[in-house]
Order: sequence, then structure tokens, then C-alpha cells
Amino acid sequence: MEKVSAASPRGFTLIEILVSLALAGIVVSAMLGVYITSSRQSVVQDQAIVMEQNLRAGMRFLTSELKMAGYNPAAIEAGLSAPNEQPAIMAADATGIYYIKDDNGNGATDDLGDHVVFRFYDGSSLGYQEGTDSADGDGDGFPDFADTLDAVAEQLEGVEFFYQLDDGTQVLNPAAAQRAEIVAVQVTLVARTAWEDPRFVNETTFTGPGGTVFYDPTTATDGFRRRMLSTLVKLRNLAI
Ligand SMILES: [Ca+2]
Ligand SMILES: [Ca+2]
Repeated sequence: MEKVSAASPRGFTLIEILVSLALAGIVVSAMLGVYITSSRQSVVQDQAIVMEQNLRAGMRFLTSELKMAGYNPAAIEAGLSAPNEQPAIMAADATGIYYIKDDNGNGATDDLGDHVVFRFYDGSSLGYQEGTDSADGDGDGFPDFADTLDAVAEQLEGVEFFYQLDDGTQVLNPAAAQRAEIVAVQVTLVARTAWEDPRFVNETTFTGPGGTVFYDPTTATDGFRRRMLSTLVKLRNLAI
């Protein structure tokens, strides 16, 4: 009589295979879950690091350049209080500034680098450009050379230039006569991550010192992480 011994080789039953597959499935999905969570966290962290670096690099460049507004050693030597007897700040509004300096100290302000523009553009970038003169074809106060800008910071929510006059007043959009009174600029940059974090709702309000509302969660919320950086740049060449 044939008898199947317990030790004899045999195949797996369908139930055994299904149970094994189910167990394997649970293990794999648990591992996948851990992997997805950790990779999502690292993407979020990477994005936050990129945002922070972009913001700091942009601010560093802007502040070191802006400090030189009105720099004019020849004019100071000649006893002139205003560089080349004209205001060093040629245009200034809440999102842009155009100023003159004698970059190479040769006594003239028509060399490359003597005219400088910083401006927020394309809704997400802080642009920089240098030129040699004030030619302004469209009459918007900013020179033609600044019609094309190089980005010094990207993925920005916005920028704010808040001007401090020598009587202590602070204005976002100085009138022409006030431009000669500017002694410092409170520069604020707000950056945001490239992508929204689907598991994050940003409920922080971002408002600049001058009142610019960059993000207002009471109006609408999203999942972008944001970072605001604000620095007071003293224009030492203009604070005479
Ligand atoms: Ca020069
Ligand atoms: Ca123009």
C-alpha cells in the first residue's frame, strides 16, 4: 500500500503559496512605505537646503554690491558731497533699485560696472545687471541695459526694498526728491521650495518690514515651505 510519508518531497499547496505571497506582500509594502517616507523626507530636506542656499547666496551678493552705491573716491577727494553732482540712486521702488558708483575709481561713471540694477522679474527671480549709462528707451526710470537681467536668486516669492531716508522716514516707493535722501535699504527676500510638500500646509504669514504681503494663509494656503531673510544695508557712501 502506498503511503505518503511526511518526509517525502511534495509541492506547496495553493493555500501555502497564497499565504507566502500575502506575507511577502506585507513585508515589501512595509519596506516600501519606509522607503517612500524617508525619500520624501530627504526630498523635502534637499529642497529646504537648496532654498536656504539660494536665498543666502542671493542676499550676500545683493548686500555686498548695494553697499557700494554712490562709491566715488574722486568726488570725495574733490570735496563734492554728491558723486558727480547727481544722485547716486537713479530709480528706486519696492521691487527694484538702480544706482551709480565709480566702480573702478577713475573719476568717471561711464565704465562697465558703474551703473547697477537689481530688480525682481519673471515673478520669481531677483535680477542683476550692470551697464555704462542711463539710456532709458521706455522711460520707466530703469536703463535699457537692465532689460535683460541675470538671476542672482531664483524660486523667490518676492522681494522688498524698503528705503530709509536721512530723517529716519522709511518708504517703499521714494519720490524723485527723496531718492537723494536715502541712507539705507532694508532688503527682504522670501524664497520658497520648488515643489509643494503634499503633507504640509503652510499657515505662516509672510509680510515684509515695509508691509509687502508675500503669502497670506487666510486668503489661500498651499504646501510650499518658505523662508524670509531681511537685512538692513547701510549705504555708507551716501550717509553724508
Ligand atoms: Ca568709473
Ligand atoms: Ca527702461
